Amino acid sequence: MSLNDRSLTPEIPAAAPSLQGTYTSDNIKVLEGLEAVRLRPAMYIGSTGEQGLHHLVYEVVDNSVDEALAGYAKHVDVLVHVDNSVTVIDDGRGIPVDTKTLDNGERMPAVQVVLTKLHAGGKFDASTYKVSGGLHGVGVSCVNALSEAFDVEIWRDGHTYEQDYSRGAPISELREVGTSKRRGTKVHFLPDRSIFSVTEYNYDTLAQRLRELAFLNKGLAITLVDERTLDPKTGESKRSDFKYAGGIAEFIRHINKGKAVLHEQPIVMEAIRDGVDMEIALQYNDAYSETVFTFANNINTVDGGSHLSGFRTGLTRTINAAGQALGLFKDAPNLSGDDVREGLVAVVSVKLPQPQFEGQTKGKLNSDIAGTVQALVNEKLGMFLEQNPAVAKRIINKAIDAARAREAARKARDLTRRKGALDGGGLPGKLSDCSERNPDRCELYLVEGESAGGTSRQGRDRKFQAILPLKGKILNVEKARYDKMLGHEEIRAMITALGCGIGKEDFDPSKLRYGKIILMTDADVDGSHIRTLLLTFFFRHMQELIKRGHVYIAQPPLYRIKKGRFEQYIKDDHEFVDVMVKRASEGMVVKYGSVPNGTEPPAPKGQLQGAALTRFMGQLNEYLGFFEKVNRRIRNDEVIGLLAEAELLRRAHFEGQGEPPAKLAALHAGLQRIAPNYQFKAVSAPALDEEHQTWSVSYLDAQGAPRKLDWKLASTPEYRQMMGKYTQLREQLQGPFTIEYAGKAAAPPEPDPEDTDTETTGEAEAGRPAPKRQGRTSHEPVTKRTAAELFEYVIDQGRREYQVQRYKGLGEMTAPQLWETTMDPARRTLLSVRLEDIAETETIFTTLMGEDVESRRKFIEDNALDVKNLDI
Ligand code: 0RA
Repeated sequence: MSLNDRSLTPEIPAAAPSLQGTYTSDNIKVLEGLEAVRLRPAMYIGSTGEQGLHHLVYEVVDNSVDEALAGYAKHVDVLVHVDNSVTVIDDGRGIPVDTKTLDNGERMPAVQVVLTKLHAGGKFDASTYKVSGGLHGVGVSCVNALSEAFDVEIWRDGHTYEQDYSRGAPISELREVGTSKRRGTKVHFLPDRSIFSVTEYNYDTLAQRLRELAFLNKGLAITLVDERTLDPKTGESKRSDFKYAGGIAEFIRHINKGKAVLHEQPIVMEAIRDGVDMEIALQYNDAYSETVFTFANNINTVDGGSHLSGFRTGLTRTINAAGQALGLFKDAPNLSGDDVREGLVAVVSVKLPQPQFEGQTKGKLNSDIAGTVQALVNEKLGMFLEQNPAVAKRIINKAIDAARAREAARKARDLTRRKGALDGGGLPGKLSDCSERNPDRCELYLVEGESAGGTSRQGRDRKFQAILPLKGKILNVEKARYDKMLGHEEIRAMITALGCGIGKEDFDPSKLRYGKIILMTDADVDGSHIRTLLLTFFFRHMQELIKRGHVYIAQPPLYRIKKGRFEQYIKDDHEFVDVMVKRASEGMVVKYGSVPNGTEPPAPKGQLQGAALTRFMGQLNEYLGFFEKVNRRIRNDEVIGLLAEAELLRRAHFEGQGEPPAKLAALHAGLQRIAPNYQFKAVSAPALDEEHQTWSVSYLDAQGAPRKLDWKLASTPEYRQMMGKYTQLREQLQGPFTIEYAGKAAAPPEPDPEDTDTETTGEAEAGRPAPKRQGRTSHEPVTKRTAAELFEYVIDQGRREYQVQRYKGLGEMTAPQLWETTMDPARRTLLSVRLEDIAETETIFTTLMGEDVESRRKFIEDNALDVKNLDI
């Protein structure tokens, strides 16, 4: 993972804007703690990458969940805005606003202490189950420190309060802005782009954690809304509502969805003892893996701890005792922990004051509560099994089966080991190994199919790259028991090649023969299925290799474009558009603002060509992206154009006394001018909104839908982003545009007639009708009215000038092509396979490997698996 070096520059404003003139150097001192957060963000939130970015949301939400745990909040709403800023709203008590006196005698509102003091912990007392020093619980002040903008709104005691911050420093005083019957807190923050290397929120990542929190805190309603996906047709955004009256029992059902279970109802055990609030739920399915999630104070303790050991001991003892009582054993009870955990799905959630965590990632609970948890399991599970003997028999017989199978697998493994198939003794015949002996420098390519295997064998660097071709579909290990898996040839070859053994006793990641294991499959449905089967194998049987970052996915290019002797490989659709623009604008001269004023030829305001044109097109692409988003709210290009031209940027542009502000009057005039063209009705003169003291214009569109151009629209993130680009490009956005070519030499050349390697053209590939390749024999100037039309024209020219090939399989590439695009460390891009959320991965693999083939295929195509881009 790359650390963003800019993150080392603290950017606390030298002097916080003195709006009220009260923010002096004294106040800056308060920020010293937060400065540390900005200097070493990773120390506080784990990283400045994707995880850290998401952590900001969890940190704020944790505070809201605390309000729920304390019995106040019932709802938490999380909104992701188009600029990737986030709002979290709860109906808790509201952050206190009373004035506090600090140790140094300084006085400030409590909310400012909470938001600017490190380890004010957010709370003034330790009576709640607030986490201390875990991954979470660093305090909402850290979020403030790491946000370009952070505004809080509090409803408390009948009043509404607001305060704004930037990079941890208050830029306003706490102000009372009105009355309200509401109670709670709203936090809106924009993560600091100078600190985070990733600034886009991932919906699924947020949804997973919020769902988990809803499971863990039964009855709490959590909503997630993604405004980035606002649908222009329905006006709706993607949203998820999480509320589980059944708590972790429903969590269990969620994990077991699609699996055959041994008993319909999850077994639930709950109690508060010795000050520890314990909730345990479990349910057996008919499969062979074990899925246990443990939490302490809502934190997923990935490395377990005392609550897990207590649970495990309790489970093994209770099941052995129940089997004994039911007379199910021939001899003495001897089910091992592994036996009783085959097919087990369980969630153990404990809440305790001041929990102690340990380990690098603080993922292990250290507080000694093993005995307390074990006693609960002994008692409650014992009682359940006694009262439900039919269920008890099914569970215990499954464990007895597991014990037998384990014995059989041990024998099978001994046999295979003797034959030398599972250790380094004899490498598989299909493996083309590399000559390098230092594993760190070695790479193993697992390649789909014999033919691609052959190509990659020729294309590789044999010094450090080994190839293992895999024939057809490998075994679905999700559905097979251990002994069957070891009998499968492709899997055996893989285990032998990897050299690190398999199974509880034999697996030793330090013996891995290759530092990188690279899955290389076709970019089609079968390819992704094979990739998934391989990932399932690693996830189930060699998870440590994924955790240690050894598993990668090769990225063969998606396109090759070609013009004469020039060729280029392109990795995805985004880059495709980029390249089209860049190439098509070669030799082009674009004149803008060529107002036809009767003189011949019309005089343009300026012109663009070469690098300036390419740069402009790139920015235009961005501008049009934002433009489109604003347009989802208005749905009329020309109105958005008017809005942009009016340059309504600040609130002041909407305010005024008596007379509407000039910019708004101009907007109104523009609207009246275009109204007939679009059948707008009831275009109203600027009207004053009493509540907000701002002016706005409104009209009814052709469908009769009311449209309002007001400060609210102008303060949406998408409008601001659009205007940010607009003000940069203002001059060049003046239509109409005339496109000419700079001299004959610079005009785009005809496609090379000798080149017959034309399989498809860009037009056809993009799903458009393929117009005849026209060639550009004449270079008559072309005129386009708007920037959007200009953009479209240029992209179109790009497509025309190239032969575009879209690769479907590795087999379509030659050995040198494969090396150049996919295997050469200097040029390739690998995806690193990471395990972010084991619970979700668990569900994904169950879905993927389930019986329903169609839904599985669809899932694979929709999600393209949980892999993250990694530049190597
Ligand atoms: C400090 C003290 C109290 C609550 C909070 C902070 C609080 C923080 C956040 C952050 C987001 N939502 C929040 N809700 C509450 C205790 C309040 C009291 O004692 O009245």
